[in-house]
Amino acid sequence: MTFRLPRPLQSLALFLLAPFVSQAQAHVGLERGEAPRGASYKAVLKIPHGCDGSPTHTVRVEIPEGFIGVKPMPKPGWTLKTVRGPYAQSYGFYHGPISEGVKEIEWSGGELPDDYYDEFVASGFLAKELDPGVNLYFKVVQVCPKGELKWVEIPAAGVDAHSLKAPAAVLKIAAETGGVSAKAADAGSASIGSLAIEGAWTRATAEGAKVGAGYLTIRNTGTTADTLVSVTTPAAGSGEIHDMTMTDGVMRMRRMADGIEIPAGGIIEFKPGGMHLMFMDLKQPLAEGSRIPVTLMFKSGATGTVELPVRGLGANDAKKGGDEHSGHSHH
Ligand SMILES: [Cu+2]
Repeated sequence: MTFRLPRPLQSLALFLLAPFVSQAQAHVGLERGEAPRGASYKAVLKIPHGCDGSPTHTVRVEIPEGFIGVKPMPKPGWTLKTVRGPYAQSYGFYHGPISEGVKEIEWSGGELPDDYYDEFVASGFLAKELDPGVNLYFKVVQVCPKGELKWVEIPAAGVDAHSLKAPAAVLKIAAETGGVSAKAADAGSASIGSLAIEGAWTRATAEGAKVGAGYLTIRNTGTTADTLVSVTTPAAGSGEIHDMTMTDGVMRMRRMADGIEIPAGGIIEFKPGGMHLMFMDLKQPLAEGSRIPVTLMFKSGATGTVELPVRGLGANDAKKGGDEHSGHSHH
C-alpha cells in the first residue's frame, strides 16, 4: 500500500523540499556539458521528473546543428524514431564530408514515472567546423498523459540561462584537446571499399632504428569477408603483417604471410602488444608529429591509403606495455 499525501499537502511538501533540489536536477540537462569539437560525443540527456506528477511517455529531442553522424541508443520498452534531414552546411567527417543526418529523435511508448529518473542517449561527432566557446542547444520535449514540458528556451545574449524557466539542454564546445585534433581525426582514417579504417597511428622511432610498427582498426561494413594481404609505405623498404603469440611464456612475433581475414561485419584491431603492421628497413626515423602514408591492399582488390600520424616515442595504447618493435630483431 502506498501512502499518498492529499494534493494540498503534496504541494506543501514540494515547497518544503524545493530548496534542496538543485537547478541541475530540476531541469533536463546533459550529463557532460562541455566537450571538444572534432571528436565524438555521447549526449546523455537526463530526465529528472515527469510533467507535474504525470509520467513521461515520450521524449523528443532536436539535434543541434554541428552535432553530426548522430545515432540514438534504443531503449527497451520505448519505440525509437528518427527524422533525417540536410545539415545547414557540409561537415568534414571520418570518411569524407557529410551534409545530412539525424535531426530529431523520438523515444515513445514508454513509461517513466514522475518519481523516477532516466537517461536518453545519442552518440555522434562534434564537427570540427564548430567554433570553440559556442553553445549547442538540445531542445527537448517531454510528453505525458497530462501535459507536456518543453525545454526549448535559449537565453538571449547576455541573459543568464539560470533565469529561464524551461531552458534547452546546453553543450559548450571546447577547443580540441591535445592529440585529438580535427586533423588527427582526418588522418588515421580512410574508407577502402567496404572497409573502414579507423584510429590508425604509428610511433616515432629512435635514430638508427630499422623497423617501426603501425596500429589501426579495420571494420568490414560489407556482406562478404575480405583479407588484408599486403601493406606498403614509401617510408620503409617493405611492410608486413605481424601477430604476437605466447610460446613457452615468451612473447614472439609472427609474420602472417597469408594476411588477416576481416569477416563480414567484423572488426580487426591492430594494437600494441597484439597484431600490428611492421615497417622494415625504414628510410629514415619516423618523426613525431609527421604522418606516413600506408597503402593497404585486400584480397578483393580493394586498395587504399591511410595516413598514420606519428605519435611520441613512448606512445602506447594506454593499456599494457608490449612495445613489441623495440625488442624486435629482424629476421
Ligand atoms: Cu613485428
